[in-house]
Amino acid sequence: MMLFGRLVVTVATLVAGLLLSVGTARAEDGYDLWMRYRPLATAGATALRHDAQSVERRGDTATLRVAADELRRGLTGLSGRAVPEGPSPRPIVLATTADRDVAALRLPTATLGDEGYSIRPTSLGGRRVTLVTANTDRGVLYGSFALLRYVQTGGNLDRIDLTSTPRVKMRVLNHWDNLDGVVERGFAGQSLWDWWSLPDFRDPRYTDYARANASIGINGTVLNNVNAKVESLTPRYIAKAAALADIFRPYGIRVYLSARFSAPIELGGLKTADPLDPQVAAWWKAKADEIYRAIPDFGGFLVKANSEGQPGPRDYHRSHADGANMLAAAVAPHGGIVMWRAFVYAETDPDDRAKQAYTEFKPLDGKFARNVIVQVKNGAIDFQPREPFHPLFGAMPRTPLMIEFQITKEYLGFATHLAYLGPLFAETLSSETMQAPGETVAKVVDGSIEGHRLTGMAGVANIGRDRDWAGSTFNQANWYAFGRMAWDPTLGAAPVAREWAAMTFAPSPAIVDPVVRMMMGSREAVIDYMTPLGLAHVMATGHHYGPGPWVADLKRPEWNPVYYHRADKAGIGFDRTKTGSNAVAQYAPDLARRLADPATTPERELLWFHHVPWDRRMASGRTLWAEMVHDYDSGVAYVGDMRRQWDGLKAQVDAGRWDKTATYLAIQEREARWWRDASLAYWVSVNGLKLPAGTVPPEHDLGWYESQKIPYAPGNPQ
Ligand code: BDP
Repeated sequence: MMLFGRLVVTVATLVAGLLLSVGTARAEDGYDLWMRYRPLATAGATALRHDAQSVERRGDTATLRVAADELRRGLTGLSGRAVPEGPSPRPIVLATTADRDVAALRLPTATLGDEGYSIRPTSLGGRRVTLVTANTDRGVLYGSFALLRYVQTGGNLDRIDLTSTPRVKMRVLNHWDNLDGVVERGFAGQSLWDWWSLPDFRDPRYTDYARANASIGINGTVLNNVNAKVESLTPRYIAKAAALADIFRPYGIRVYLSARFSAPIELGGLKTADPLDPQVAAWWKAKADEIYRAIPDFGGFLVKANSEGQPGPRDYHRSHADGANMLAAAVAPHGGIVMWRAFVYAETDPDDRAKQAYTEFKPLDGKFARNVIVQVKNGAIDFQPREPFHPLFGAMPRTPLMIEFQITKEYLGFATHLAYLGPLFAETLSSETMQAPGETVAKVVDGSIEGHRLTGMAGVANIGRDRDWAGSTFNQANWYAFGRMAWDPTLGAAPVAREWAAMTFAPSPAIVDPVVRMMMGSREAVIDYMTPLGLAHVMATGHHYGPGPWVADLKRPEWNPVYYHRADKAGIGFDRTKTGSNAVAQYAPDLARRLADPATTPERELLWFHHVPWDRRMASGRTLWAEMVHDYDSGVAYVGDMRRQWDGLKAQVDAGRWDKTATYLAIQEREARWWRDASLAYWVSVNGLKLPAGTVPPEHDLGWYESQKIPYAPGNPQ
């Protein structure tokens, strides 16, 4: 089935398409993501229409075939002229550097590695061509998507000159998808994987998923939840995973599985899962061999161990390195790797939760096998709207660390709130660790300072069966930004937003500018109305939707919002200096010193590191209390502004996507107010202060907010 429009465009549809690209476009449902390929009125697209261009593929691998198909589909759609495959006077040539004619050009292709590409107009065998070349066919595929992006964002092929090599090796989505179809923390419907009908039914959607990922450079996918069910490792499910791997392979995407550490007991009938037990190691080795028989390019395992009830090596008094290395030995003969998560904290450990991962992993630096990479969340708690970067970055120079972001917005208003995460990714990646000169988190992640070749970035996917994949049009931008920034962590949030907006709507400043303006401040607005000034984890219990700063009755202390904000009559915030948990000491000495003093701590992280009095003077001249109120109000106001900007775009966006976004923005404004009002009502009950003059009081009393229940919120594991 042809899902993205027909290849052969008739004159009638062409004319209609061109008209539509100017006026209000026909209703869309977002399925096409940023690969809409609608006719453009740009000079680049006009040139494409007039040049007798074709797509010429040198070679016949599955990857080159999908690259050529994508280019033809895309350029046909964008130009409104059917672009054929085969030779022509001015072709776009797809060829690896092994091609004789390309080799004769002696291009500087060594730096392209095995995924980079180079695109330029050149003369090849006596003809003027646009050459898309790379050392591998995967590189050519990425180049083909880059060429499309270039045209989609307004470029003209006559002037194209693009060279790019990914800075990070593994760019991986983590699906928290359960085998029953529920996606943990998923807000875009059921799991994309219909495990029931696999491996027989190969839903065309799986191919579109692969296309979308390849278009932004994602080259790996972990199919199942980190809270893993053991059945994923049974022959029945391995066959299902293999079917997906077959579909993804031409797109350069490897499949990985989350592995349940106790599988040797549950599936193997062994008495133990002790990583140092030879029988356990042998079981995993045989299991890995079995998987590789079905999936020869299987990527490896992702493991959540000894965290939130998951089994792990600590159950046998072994270290995380013992566990990881045992699994690594099982996949090593096949070239596989193990991604071992550092997201660990224990109810038996009374220490600050923010310190526990570092305490456990730092001493293991240098103790991991060569094919292990430790996966560290961007911050030390849990995907909050803002967290300071995780202190493990830069602190384990002898161990490859991959960063894990959450693309799905568990703590940022689910799918209904608009929050562009590019600034969150960029903020963490550009943070200076101060562990080594010039070291940023990005430079730890890309291995450049510590000299690691195994590098990676993981994103917890926001994808489900919703027609628009991500639950809303603007959530698609977070998937997009993750892929682009994993390819190059230095890209910057705004340029990525511009690309996305141009491709998702149209490459015209009239729409790109306001859309990017909305996006760029949107995550800060969420911080303002949920967790201003370094607050964290004040969300309602379980589903984490809506405010719950008053919650104090949960089993584990570190599950309670009061544990995080520590508000009392005197002040608010978590003292992580020497007089408190001393978590600051986990950072490099110079940074630790800076963070130990409220005066030199960035205000945006103030309450993360310090318990400060309500009347503390802030840079603005306001008291802390007045500043908080001000932030809540700005957050709500920003959403109002987004609504107005979106209203102004009605004529330029198709009705389907415009309407849904407008409705979601209205929900967001209502809920931003709810967050503000509930938070203020609660803080007042703690600090006994008056609201600053002119402040609109909360709509209801605290009891009302406390009594709000949200049953059946999506994504909540029961
Ligand atoms: C938290 C989620 C939980 C995940 C956990 C994890 O609430 O559902 O299982 O992270 O990352 O954010 O393992």
